[in-house]
Amino acid sequence: MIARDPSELFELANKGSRTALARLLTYVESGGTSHLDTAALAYRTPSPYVVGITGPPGGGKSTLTDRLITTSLEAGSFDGDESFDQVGVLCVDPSSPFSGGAILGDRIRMQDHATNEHVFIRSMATRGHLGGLSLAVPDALRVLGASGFRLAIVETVGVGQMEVDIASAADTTVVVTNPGWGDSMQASKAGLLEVADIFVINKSERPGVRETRRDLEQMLDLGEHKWRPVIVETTATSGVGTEALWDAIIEHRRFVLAEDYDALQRARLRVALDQVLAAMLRAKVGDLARGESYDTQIERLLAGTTDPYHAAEVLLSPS
Ligand SMILES: Nc1nc2c(ncn2[C@@H]2O[C@H](COP(=O)(O)OP(=O)(O)OP(=O)(O)O)[C@@H](O)[C@H]2O)c(=O)[nH]1
Ligand SMILES: [Mg+2]
Repeated sequence: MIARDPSELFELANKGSRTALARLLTYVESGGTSHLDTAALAYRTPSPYVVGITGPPGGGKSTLTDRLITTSLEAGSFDGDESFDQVGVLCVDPSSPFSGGAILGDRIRMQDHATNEHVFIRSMATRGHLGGLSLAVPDALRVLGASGFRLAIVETVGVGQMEVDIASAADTTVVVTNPGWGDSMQASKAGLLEVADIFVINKSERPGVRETRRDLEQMLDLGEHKWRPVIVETTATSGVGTEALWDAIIEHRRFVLAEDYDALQRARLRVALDQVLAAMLRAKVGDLARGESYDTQIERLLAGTTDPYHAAEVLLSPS
């Protein structure tokens, strides 16, 4: 029987037990005291280097992730400086509260690696106990770090705030686009532009690559960059361009480390702490917004004997 205690599980996970690692991640997802005990240990170890892969549905993120797994393991180190012999992959689907079709697809697409002891792949679709994947993902990354992983890849599907939140957990964010990345995507483009460190034009065997590159360059020209996002063309299905993508990741990592890495970590932890604070306060509001005294204030509002501001003050004041 496998242990249940997080500190024992971390010990096992560090010796390579995937069952132990999987259980720790389940704790992160399902909340409760096990989650808090897990987090208490996980945050003592630095985060792995996190590569985020994001972009619109169907762009080829999973196929590309699959290629990156191979390329990174072949490289075996980031820049000759820090070596690794395993990679952890989180597949995040904010749109689905369950492990849905897309994620099943990811699993199948990455099945080449399913039996590879150097690769750990995990789908995350549940909400986490404070209600947000954007909270569960940083915790899961720390669990990977505390289990000995130095490199993690996070694939996020969808276009929206969640994607941007999760990008904030990544050290290098790769935005996967396709030729003809159209005008219909203007709104989400703006968000993706902000988070991209590297643009991939995947399915590059298709027509329209040059136009898409030109569009991207033009958009990039409008901004000021300490790091100007690199554009890489790939055909994930055949593997063309994967080496160039890995090189671009290494190059960006070099930039990240040369920048004020400490300040970056600080900013990231600030985001993480703010998110937890906000989630806890939201939970508290939920508690306040029911029960006898809440109903009393509603009655008083109906009767016109109070206003929402005074009512809220009454509810907030310790009784
Ligand atoms: N022609 C072509 N097809 C590709 C390429 N890369 C991926 N595909 C195909 O595009 C489809 C979607 O690929 P996925 O890797 O699942 O894309 P994804 O972005 O992970 O998709 P979601 O996770 O569902 O958003 C699959 O049928 C792939 O085989 C490519 O370079 N060229
Ligand atoms: Mg996918």
